[in-house]
Amino acid sequence: MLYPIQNNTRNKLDISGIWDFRIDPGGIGEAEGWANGLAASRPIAVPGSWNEQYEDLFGYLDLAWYVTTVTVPSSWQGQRIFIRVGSACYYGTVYVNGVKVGSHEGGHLPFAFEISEHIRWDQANVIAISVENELKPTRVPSGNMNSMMGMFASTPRTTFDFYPFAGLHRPVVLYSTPQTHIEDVTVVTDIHGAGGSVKVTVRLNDDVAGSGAVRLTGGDTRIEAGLNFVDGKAETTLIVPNARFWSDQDPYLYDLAVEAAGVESPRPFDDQYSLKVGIRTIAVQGGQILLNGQPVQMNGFGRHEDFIASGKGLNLPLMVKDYQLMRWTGANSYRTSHYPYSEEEMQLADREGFLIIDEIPAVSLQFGDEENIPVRLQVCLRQIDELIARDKNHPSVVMWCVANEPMPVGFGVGSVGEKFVSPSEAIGKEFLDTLAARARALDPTRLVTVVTVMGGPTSWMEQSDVVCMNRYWGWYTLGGELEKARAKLAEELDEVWQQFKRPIIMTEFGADTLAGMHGHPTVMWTEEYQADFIRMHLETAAARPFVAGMHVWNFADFAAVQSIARVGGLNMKGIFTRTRSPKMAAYVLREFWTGEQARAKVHTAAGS
Ligand code: BDP
Repeated sequence: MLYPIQNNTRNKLDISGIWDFRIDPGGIGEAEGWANGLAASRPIAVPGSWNEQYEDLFGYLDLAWYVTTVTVPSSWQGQRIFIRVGSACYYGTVYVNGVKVGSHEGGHLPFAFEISEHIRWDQANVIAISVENELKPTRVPSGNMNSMMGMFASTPRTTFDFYPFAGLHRPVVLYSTPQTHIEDVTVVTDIHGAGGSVKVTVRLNDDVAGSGAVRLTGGDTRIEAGLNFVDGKAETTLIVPNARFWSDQDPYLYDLAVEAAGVESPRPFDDQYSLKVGIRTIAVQGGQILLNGQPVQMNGFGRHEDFIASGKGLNLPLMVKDYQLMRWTGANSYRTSHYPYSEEEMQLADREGFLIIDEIPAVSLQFGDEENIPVRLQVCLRQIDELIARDKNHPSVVMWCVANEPMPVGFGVGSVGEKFVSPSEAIGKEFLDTLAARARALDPTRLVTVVTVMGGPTSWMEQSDVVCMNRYWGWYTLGGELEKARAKLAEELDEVWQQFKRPIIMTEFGADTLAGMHGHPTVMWTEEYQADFIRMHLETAAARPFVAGMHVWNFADFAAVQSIARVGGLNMKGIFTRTRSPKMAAYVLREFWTGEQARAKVHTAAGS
């Protein structure tokens, strides 16, 4: 799915801003014509979560309406007009001038509907979007069901440990294209010695013949090739001698311009599209992850889209600041825990050289309620399809993650660290293997993983190219006993390596920490304890060359749900506070990832 752009052949109009808003707990809005305008309303920001903008809406997850008006200029007439919603969490329905044009399920991925028929040129058009975020067992992520996460999730009743923010979380845009247009572009890059190749596949929305060109530019490079469309499809490979490869150290991006034109029926056409391209490869070999054939460590964080006032809404200054803070710690990687992040985040990661594990919203899948499993499987597969369609051209995305902490029946926080046999192991494995196979089939050029829960079955790791483990030795298990935790962690890492002989990333390890709380001796919840905890993990990993990455849980404190385990409704495992002040542990990361420790590691890698 292409990101909308403005150029010679296309238009784009961002209609985000302050919209009219009204909640609809009784579900009467459609029958009463709210799609034509709201009689009573209050202002709301788009993008943004409604829960953070009004105190009385904090706990509201039911249906609500957003309405705005937009004048569409007649200079767009003759083109196809689309409305594109970056994210409506969780279920969104779009109306244009009172007519329902489509619905979409699933919070964190964009969707678009053609609305050419419904436009009133040069006049105010009423755009209404209804959104609801009910927690249901048939949704992904799920809620309102028995959960093994009960202790962390009392109100609202999620199965997961973050606030289920609701609303229009990303920009809403109108865009136009020629009638016959470039519908999709797929870029696959490879490396041959000092050179690179860029294979470009272009698909039109009509199955027509035509011609065109692709042009790759950057520095002194300018490479062009023709396109020959047959049944709406064309493909070519550009060879780039002495290519400048994209990496975390040098995130070099080329510009790729695509042109398509034709005279054949149904009508003559001419369209252009352009995007940034990074030439890179990603692979695994033994215990290493190879970026452009060279070993790379993926150090960074699990994160959340979360902030005061904006909730999960796109917040551009925050995004820039977060990248700067991550870089300051020495991080070069993060996981989009626990759902796809905005497209703007992915573009910034391309530009700033971050290595991303890109995750669908399949967080804490539970395998206890068998009747809902088939529905959830279909939702997950659709999310994989939509995510890969959206993010396949980003060099920063190096790995697809198809689930975070799926939970076997019988699993409980109390049993963490114990090995136990669960009757749901086989059901879960089939489910997860199906997801991994789908991601691999859609994109054989990237790595695929399932992030596993502490104490979960190791058979669920089998399909992962990189074994990703969330572990809480020294927090949920052996809390306050860091030396015992160190021994257990080391033992488990060695066991998993012996079993799989694949690179391991610790995708989560963390300790809740109240900023400003100190202790001597260090005890849980103090900044000193978090610092020691992080140090212990980084030391244990540094002694094991097969640990190819360390992602601290979490980059910043974030809104969770209300429970006895979450002070003030926050998960406080952040290295930074929710307002981005560093805790002591931030300096430990900086020491390991940018200081002497990091240099020592580079020397060892170079010498081996
Ligand atoms: C893991 C989850 C993550 C939680 C974290 C925690 O993957 O979403 O926030 O633990 O408990 O279970 O802090």
